[in-house]
Amino acid sequence: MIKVINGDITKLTVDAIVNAANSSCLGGGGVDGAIHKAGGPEILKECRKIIEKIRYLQPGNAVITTGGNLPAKFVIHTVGPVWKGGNFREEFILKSAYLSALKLADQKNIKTIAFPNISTGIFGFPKYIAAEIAIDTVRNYLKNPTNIEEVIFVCFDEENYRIYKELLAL
Ligand code: AR6
Repeated sequence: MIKVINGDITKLTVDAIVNAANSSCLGGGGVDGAIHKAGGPEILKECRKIIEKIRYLQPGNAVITTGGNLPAKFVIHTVGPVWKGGNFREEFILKSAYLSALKLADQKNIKTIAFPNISTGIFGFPKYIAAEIAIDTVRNYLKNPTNIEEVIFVCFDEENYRIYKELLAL
């Protein structure tokens, strides 16, 4: 049920890919920039509508849009924490980001979902701890009855890929 790959999340043919967005939900750099670039303007259009309603996407929460021109049907946008040394509920917020995305996917009957390594780029979360939280949260979630059949962790650098393989004992 859990897989890890090293590659570009925008290329995956899955039901949903997760975006490591920011609270504006209107695009940015990193994987967020790559998803909006590859997915086209439909994603941004839906993000704007959502933001009109909710004002901003709180760290740890998640929303869903079309996948636009992506091979993925949907994009689930979540916001991880900015790493500020570890005393600002960063671990809790990261766990919430994964959990919110999983719950939303489940509600939408999404069967295959791919996650980037949320917060470990521009937001500076230590990679090893982030991977432990990501894997732990997904494993625990999948222990209960769910519509989700496959979760793919998509790494974009060798270090994260090595850490995930080690933690998943692959
Ligand atoms: N496919 C998969 N993973 C990727 C890709 C890609 N195409 N591009 C980057 N990554 P980051 P954050 C990896 O910085 O730390 C944005 O400006 C990257 O190597 O994208 O949560 C948002 O708007 C790293 O491992 O997200 C926010 O402002 C992981 O994705 C802020 O960055 C996450 O890195 C969010 O920062």
